Amino acid sequence: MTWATDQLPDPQTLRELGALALRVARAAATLVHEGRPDRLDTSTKSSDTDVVTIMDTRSEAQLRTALRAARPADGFVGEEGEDLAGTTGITWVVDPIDGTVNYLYDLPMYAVSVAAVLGSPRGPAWRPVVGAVVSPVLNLAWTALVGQGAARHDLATGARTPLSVGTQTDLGHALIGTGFGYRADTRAEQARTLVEVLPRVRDIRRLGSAATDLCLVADGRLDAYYESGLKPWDLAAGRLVVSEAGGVVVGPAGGEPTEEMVVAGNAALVAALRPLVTR
Ligand code: LIP
Repeated sequence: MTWATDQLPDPQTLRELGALALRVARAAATLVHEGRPDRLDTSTKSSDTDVVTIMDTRSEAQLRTALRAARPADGFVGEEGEDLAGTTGITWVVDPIDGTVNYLYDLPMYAVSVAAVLGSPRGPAWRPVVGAVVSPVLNLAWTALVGQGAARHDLATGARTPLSVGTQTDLGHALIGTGFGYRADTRAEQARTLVEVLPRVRDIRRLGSAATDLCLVADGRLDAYYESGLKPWDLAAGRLVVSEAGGVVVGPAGGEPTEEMVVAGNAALVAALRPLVTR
């Protein structure tokens, strides 16, 4: 589904939505980074390795409260809590800690991801209009507004750098990001795909945070990324950052990205990679 430009929020509203997304994502990133308790209580979800920490829950509660306070009529969908319906056509889609296992192990690759989308993120036809991904350990943020480009923000210096995806088009010289699910049967299938990919590319990086992977593609620090099993909250902000940096983010048949498969990068490299990962 494509949204006509007259259905998009006006440029000023987009800027306000984008500023709100970055503000609340930075506040949540500060909470999880600086508020990390000595003992990190966890529970599990889809498998006994699919963990959620008390800080995932606290981060999402803070995001929900802040976004509802700022825009009470918008919808809200988060990884950890109940959906909230809205009446404006805009739904906030948040991952309170993307890269939870990295956070649990105190590894640096985790981020807070916040996006405002048109349409229902629980259905097949939705579109992000603003996105913010904040990596507190890297002290970096990546943002995008639909039709207005993407940028990296150095949170220490305030420097803002416009983003462009990398120009590598030769798969054999491409550095490819990917990730794996939490269920053993899914991981076995993903390993079979990896056997096809690994001999044909420069190398693979499994960094553990889809939102960060997608922003690194937009930043030219990964040449492409693919993963199956992503949820809307993993994907919503990062896919906009890639597309606003001149890249493409597609699904298994080349159309909209789906839970079945997401492939991101410059168009030529995605065209070469997609058939390999969707056999
Ligand atoms: C994670 C993703 C990552 C994937 C992990 C996990 P979470 O999200 O960002 O790409 O490989 O299995 O799904 O669960 O940390 O929010």
